[in-house]
Amino acid sequence: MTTDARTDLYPTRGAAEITTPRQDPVIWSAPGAPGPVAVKDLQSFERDGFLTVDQLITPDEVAVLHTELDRLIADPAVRADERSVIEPKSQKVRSVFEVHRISEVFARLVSDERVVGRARQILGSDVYVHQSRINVKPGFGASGFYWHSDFETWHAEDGLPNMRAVSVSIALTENHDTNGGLMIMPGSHKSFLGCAGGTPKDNYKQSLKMQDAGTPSDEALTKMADRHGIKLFTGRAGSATWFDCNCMHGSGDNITPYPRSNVFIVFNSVENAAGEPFAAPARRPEFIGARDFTAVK
Ligand code: 6CS
Ligand code: FE
Repeated sequence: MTTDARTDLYPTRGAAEITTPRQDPVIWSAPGAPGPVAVKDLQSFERDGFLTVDQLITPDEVAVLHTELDRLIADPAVRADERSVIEPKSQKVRSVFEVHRISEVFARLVSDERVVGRARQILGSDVYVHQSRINVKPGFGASGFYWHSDFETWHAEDGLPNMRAVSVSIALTENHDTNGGLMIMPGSHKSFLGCAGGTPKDNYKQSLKMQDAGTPSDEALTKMADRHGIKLFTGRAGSATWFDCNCMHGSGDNITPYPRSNVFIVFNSVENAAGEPFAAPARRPEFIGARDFTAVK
């Protein structure tokens, strides 16, 4: 239930689950618009909701980013900061948010044309960073992320009106088929699954460890998986997966000795700026849902 004049195109977190067909384009740029993504890749992104780039950044660049990740998670001040999420079991750092603001190295990555150029082309406008994070996913039991649509959260809790955001996950370690890689249901971005159940106050304090509000039912997930299948993403360090904000995705635990670390950047169109939550009692902190809509240069 929204309390202002905005139309809520994608109702969620009400009494019951509700499916709404996507009412937004997937590719917002005009056909033939210039950019680093080839036409055939734009077409597969439109159909599947994702595209992979085998080597978005070079091994040397990965080494610089990985060293920076290690530096950040070893810094007691970063660990104690509210931007850091700690693994419940192992007490290791699970994620650090807003890395594009606290690290020069990650700030440069955000404005790298190979990264932001693809986002502008998919979203058809200037873009700003709605959220960035490093996911460490260390071995020996790091917990995964249950099935969800990011847009469901970003609409309900951060007030993004339309599906005009894209995420890129850049692998900083090898993503094997065994160490908790990203799974996406291809094509699931074409319909919105509004979840049942309200949003608790300060939900982010729980949801970034183990999401509850905004979690689909087993029945809905079974229907979606039967219809779309499930694709597991593997790839070398330096590979990248771009995925639409409304893809149903998740990742499993990592019980291997091999970390599955990535940097995750969410670009939102400057035409789709975050507003008041559509289904939450209050805004989330800015380190999770940005309120500075300055376009990436
Ligand atoms: O709540 C969020 O914004 C974050 N949660 C997950 C599991 N994925 C998207 C995003 O990083
Ligand atoms: Fe997610």
